[in-house]
Amino acid sequence: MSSNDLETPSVNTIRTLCMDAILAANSGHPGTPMGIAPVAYTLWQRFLRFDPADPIWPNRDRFVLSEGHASALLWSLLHLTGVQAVDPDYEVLGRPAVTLDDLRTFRQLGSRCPGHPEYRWTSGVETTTGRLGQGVATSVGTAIAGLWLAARYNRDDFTVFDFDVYAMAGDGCMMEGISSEAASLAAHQRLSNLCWIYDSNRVTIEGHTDIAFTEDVAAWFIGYGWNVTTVADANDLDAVARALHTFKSENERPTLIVVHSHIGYGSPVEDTPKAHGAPFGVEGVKSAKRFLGMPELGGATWRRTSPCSSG
Ligand SMILES: Cc1ncc(C[n+]2csc(CCOP(=O)(O)OP(=O)(O)O)c2C)c(N)n1
Repeated sequence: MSSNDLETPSVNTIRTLCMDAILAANSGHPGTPMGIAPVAYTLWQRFLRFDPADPIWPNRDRFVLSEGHASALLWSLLHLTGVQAVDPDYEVLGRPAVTLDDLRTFRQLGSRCPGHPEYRWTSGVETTTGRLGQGVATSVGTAIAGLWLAARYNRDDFTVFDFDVYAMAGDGCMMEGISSEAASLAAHQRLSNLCWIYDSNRVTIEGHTDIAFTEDVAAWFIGYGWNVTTVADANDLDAVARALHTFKSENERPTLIVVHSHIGYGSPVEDTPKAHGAPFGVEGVKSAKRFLGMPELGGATWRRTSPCSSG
C-alpha cells in the first residue's frame, strides 16, 4: 500500500473512533470531528513536529483545539499517534496518554477523555479549552512565548526554539470578541509562528450561522494584517497541505486558513445543526460507517453508561 492508499482509511479511522466514543457515552459533539478530521490528519501526520515518546519536548509544535467541545477528535489523535503519558511533574509514565479503553470511557467521571480538553489532566493537551475563543486567545500568548524563547536562547549557529503554534477554531470561536482582540495583537506582534485553522462549517449550536453571523472573516483578518488563505474542501488533503505550506513559508504575519467543511460529514445529519451536539445514534453511526467504508461494529458494542458532562 502506498501512503496515499492509507490516507483515506486513516482519516476515516479518526472519524470512526470519534463516532464510537460519542455513541458509547450517548453524549458529545460528533459533527465537527467528522468534518475536520482530514485537516487534523494532514496537520498531525505531515506538519506537526512532536515526539510521542517525549510529549513535553520543549521545542514541540503546539496544537490547541479551541473548539474544545470536539474533544473526541483530540483523544482520537492522541490515541492513534501513541503519545505517551506524563505525570504533573512531567515524568514520562511508560503508558499511552489515551488508550482505547480511555476512549471507551469518554465523558465519564474520572475519564482521561473528558468532554472538553483539560490541561494537566490528559497528556498532550497544551491548554484547557471549551470556552469558545479561549483556545485561540491562549495560542497567541503561546506564540509570543515561542518568539521570546527564541530571542533569548537561540544562537547564530544553534537554534534551540523555533516551534510553531496551531489552533483549530470553529464559527463559535470567531463569534467571540476575545478572538478579535487576540487576532489584532497577533498581527501587531508579527507572530509568523502562529496558524489558526478556521473550521467554517456554517453551523453552530443554535442553527445555521446565517441567523447570527454573516461577516466576512477572511476580509476581517486581512484588515488586521494576517496572511489569509482558503481551502474550499476540507476533504482535499493536497489543498490542506498547500495551505499549511503557505503558513510555513510566511515570515512576517500570522496565518489564518479558512477551511470549508461539512459538519457531520457522511452521516444522515450532514450539514445540519443536528450534527453539532447530539450523538448520531446506532443507526446513524452505522449509516456513516457504511458511507465511509468502515466496519460497522464498534461503539454500539462499547460499554454504555450515562453521560456526566455537557456543554
Ligand atoms: C464562550 C462560550 N459560549 C457558549 C458556549 C457553548 N457552546 C458550546 S459549542 C457552541 C457552538 C459552537 O459552534 P461552532 O464553533 O460552529 O462549532 P460546530 O457547530 O462546528 O461544532 C456553543 C455556543 C461555549 N462553549 N463557550
